[in-house]
Amino acid sequence: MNIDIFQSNRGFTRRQFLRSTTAFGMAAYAYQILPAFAQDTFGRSIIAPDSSGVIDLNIAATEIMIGGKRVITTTINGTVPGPLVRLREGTEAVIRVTNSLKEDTSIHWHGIILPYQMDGVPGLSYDGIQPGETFEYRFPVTQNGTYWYHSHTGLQEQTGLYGPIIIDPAQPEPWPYDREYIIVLSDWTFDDPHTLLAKLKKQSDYSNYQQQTLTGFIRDAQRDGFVPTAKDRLMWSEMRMMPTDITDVTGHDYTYLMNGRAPESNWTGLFEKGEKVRLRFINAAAGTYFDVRIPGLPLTVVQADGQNITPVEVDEFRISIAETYDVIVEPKADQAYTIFAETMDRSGFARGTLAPRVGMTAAIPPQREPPRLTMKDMGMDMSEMEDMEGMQMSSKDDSEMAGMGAANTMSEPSAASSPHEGHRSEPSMQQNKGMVTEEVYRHGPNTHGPGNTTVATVSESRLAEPGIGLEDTPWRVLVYTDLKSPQPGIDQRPPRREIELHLTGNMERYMWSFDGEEFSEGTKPIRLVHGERVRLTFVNDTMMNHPIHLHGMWMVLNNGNGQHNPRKHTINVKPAERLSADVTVDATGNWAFHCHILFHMEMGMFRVVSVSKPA
Ligand SMILES: [Cu+2]
Repeated sequence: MNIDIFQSNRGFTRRQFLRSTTAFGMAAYAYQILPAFAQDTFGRSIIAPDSSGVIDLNIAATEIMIGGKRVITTTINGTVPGPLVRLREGTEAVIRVTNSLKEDTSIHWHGIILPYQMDGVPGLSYDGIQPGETFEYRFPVTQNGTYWYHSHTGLQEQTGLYGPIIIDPAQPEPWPYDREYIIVLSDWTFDDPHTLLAKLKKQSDYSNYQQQTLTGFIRDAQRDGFVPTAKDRLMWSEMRMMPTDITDVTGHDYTYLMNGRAPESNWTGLFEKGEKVRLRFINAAAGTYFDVRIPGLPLTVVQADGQNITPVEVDEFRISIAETYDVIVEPKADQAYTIFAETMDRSGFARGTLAPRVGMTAAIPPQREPPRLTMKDMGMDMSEMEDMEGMQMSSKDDSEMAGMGAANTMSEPSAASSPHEGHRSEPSMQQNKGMVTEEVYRHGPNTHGPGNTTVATVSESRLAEPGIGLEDTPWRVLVYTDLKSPQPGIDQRPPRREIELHLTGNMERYMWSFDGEEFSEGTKPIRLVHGERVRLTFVNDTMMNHPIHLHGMWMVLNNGNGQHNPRKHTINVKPAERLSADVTVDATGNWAFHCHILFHMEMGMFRVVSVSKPA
């Protein structure tokens, strides 16, 4: 790595400048290819079923303009993102998808509860949609809110195959608003996504020295103990990190889009001052987390993953890949406001504007410093940290050390008494001096084989943390513990059993898996029985965030709100985090369950959840 290379990418580099000058020239052209929902309007453009109640979608390879360049994308009805699919709760959706590509395709309705045959995952729900074929999706619409759809075939999603879904509620919503906009965030690569993936796989070959230093450090520290290893290496000076420690693909390869527009072409939504504007944010990126804020406007978050939450006012929120958040803002001044969606690794941003009139812009905030992994992210045992006092820290700021607390773990790790080969992790009580007592879990002896190199020694709940790079933010940032369902969940049964799954990876070889096993034909499904209630416990053994998505059934996140725990379709698991979600198993069939980082899923962080009828 070289931190300078990374930083040179942060300002306005020459490459970006060239890109933007052409973008300005092409703005008018680009405008024409945007779907109706994304055009600069007063927010009233809606594509609903035609008079016959049918929605027709056509998937094709189409040349469009992105960031001032002509590119071939996979479009739906000619645009990227695809058109808004607008449905109504209590009706039946009929959507005909025609494949005009030369290869197979598919569309999955993300977050929608439906029969598995309609879920759109090739090999599980159906065979996919062959070239020239039209597949008719038909399912009852039993929910409401903001969702999205995307291809579940190969890497097609990365080439543009995604779009928004809004389901209008049968009952009025509890908060009024005057206008709404959909804001689809995504990442675009001018490379073939297969080339990008090949590059990631080859990374260790082209002497990614620092990356290996970090991974090697963790490995040695786990073997030899933290302090000896750190002393040996003068750790912080040596552990300068790659931006790829935070995210696989950075602004070097990605252009970040808001409603299909690069930052320079500035997607704009209009408002009249004093109006309440509902913004429906969808993270349709293949590999990018965004931190969203609108300087000058507080954000009242009213929905997460399409589900009502008790409104919470914040100034910024992180939207993990595949999540949705609905926020209400109330611009009172006759001025423009920047919608700023900075990437988690700070290597780029998507940007748009809310304005009272077309053509107005507001300042674009400076990008923040790239974050650094903390000891907690690496799952290091903090108990050794006391010994670190007096050790020379070469890092000027010790932000890495923030939040670590001076903690003692029990000196003897509990021996694993696990039903499956020490795979389960064992709790040990950690006393934070005078602070809340929290449970910290020590990893079992089974480190999941070669598919898992950087096993977090300890894991714990991080639901109340905003996440990497947002720790010291001087304004209010949404955290998962803020998400509280206004209504108690329908199923309050305690889970009958717990399934512990480790999120595992080998960063050097770009292998991603659950429990160290990359998905293949032979991988055993996770077997559930219809009618049962199970607890899924995720333990992230890696140093990366993973947004975990279950198809077909809700996951109720255990975030401390008891009966008001929120239900989600996608749950982000932070590095070295341990969290759990309860599932009411109410949908038979084979369902996909995977990390929603597209390349992680493709590499094998995927399982089949098989729900059978009770015997
Ligand atoms: Cu992942």
